[in-house]
Amino acid sequence: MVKLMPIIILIVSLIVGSVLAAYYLGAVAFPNYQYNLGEYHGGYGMGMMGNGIQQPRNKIAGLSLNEAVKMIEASLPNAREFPNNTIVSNSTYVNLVVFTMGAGRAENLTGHEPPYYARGDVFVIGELIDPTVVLPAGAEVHVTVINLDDNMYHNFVMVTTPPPYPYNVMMNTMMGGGISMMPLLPPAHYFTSPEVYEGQAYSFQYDVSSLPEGQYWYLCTYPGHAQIGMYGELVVE
Ligand SMILES: [Cu+2]
Repeated sequence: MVKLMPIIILIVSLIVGSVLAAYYLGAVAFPNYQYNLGEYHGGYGMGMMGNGIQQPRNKIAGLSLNEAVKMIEASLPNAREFPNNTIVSNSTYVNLVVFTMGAGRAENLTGHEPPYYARGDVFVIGELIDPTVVLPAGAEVHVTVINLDDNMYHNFVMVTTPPPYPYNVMMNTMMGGGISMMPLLPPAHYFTSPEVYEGQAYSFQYDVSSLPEGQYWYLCTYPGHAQIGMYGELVVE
């Protein structure tokens, strides 16, 4: 009986190890398999979605790129932009629309330059690139994330951990410091050219309520993205 214990421990370790490895691979190597893309409602046609944002919550949904670009204006309707790449909302209900894309596309879209630390892909929020977002304490925040990148997966996750970030920020986020989590969104399909917004993008929505006063950050958990500057500051006051 005594000699059985090491064998039992070995077997349990192997099982636990396999489950963790499978989860890790699912989350990092095959992000699109981790979530049910069978629930994907999109299609390649224009206008199939109608108002593409009225999809069931917490599922990856499709919308046309025309609709995606129109949503830039819908983001943070009563917010004020300040010269130091800061956007301030005083609403108790915040409609936060976040776009992810390469820096070049973001510059074309916004006319702004990315912050000095952003050496890779970026977020566009309220027509600014990786802005500092200031929200009132206790606000209900409705987040809509839309990936406009044509060749890369991205997401938008809120954390309490300040930069700099390691290559595998997902592990840190799961260990603590994560406020929100979402799947990585597949790249958008551009039919023609970046100048003509046709085709299909992927979006995801989630709510964050009653954030206490404090300093937070938002980032992309795709390995390496936050490390080279795909992040911004979030201030709740
Ligand atoms: Cu990313």
